[in-house]
Amino acid sequence: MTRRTTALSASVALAAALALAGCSSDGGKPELKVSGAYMPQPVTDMAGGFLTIENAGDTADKLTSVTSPLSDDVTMHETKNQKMQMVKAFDIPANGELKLARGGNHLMFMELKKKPKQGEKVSVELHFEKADPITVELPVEATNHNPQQH
Ligand SMILES: [Cu+2]
Repeated sequence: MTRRTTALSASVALAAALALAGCSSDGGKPELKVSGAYMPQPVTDMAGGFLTIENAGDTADKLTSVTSPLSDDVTMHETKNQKMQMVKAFDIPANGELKLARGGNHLMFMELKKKPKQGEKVSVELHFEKADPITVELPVEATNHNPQQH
């Protein structure tokens, strides 16, 4: 008798939990917009990539991978104590932004299939945990280009 009551209340609790989860999962979507993308003209067979991803949505997202025809090996790096470290993903906070910039977080292109020159563009596809992929054309800028220095 006691056992049956417990099972019943447990299933009620489960149903309530499911309803709650269902409610919060359609509470919004990430709304991503990419700006300020560029690649400094590479001097070796590797290159960096920089951009800003704004999230106007109420839901956080993550940049989980990056692909490009320029390289089969594109990774995400953070810079800590002036050392580069590979990370699995970058957080894109809700109503916030992910900023990739010189001296900090960046995209890393290894074993370039060709060396793009200033004025050319490099196509990159950004993949996210939640949002649909976004394709961005990175204009190739001078090797020492840095939009933060004015
Ligand atoms: Cu790096």
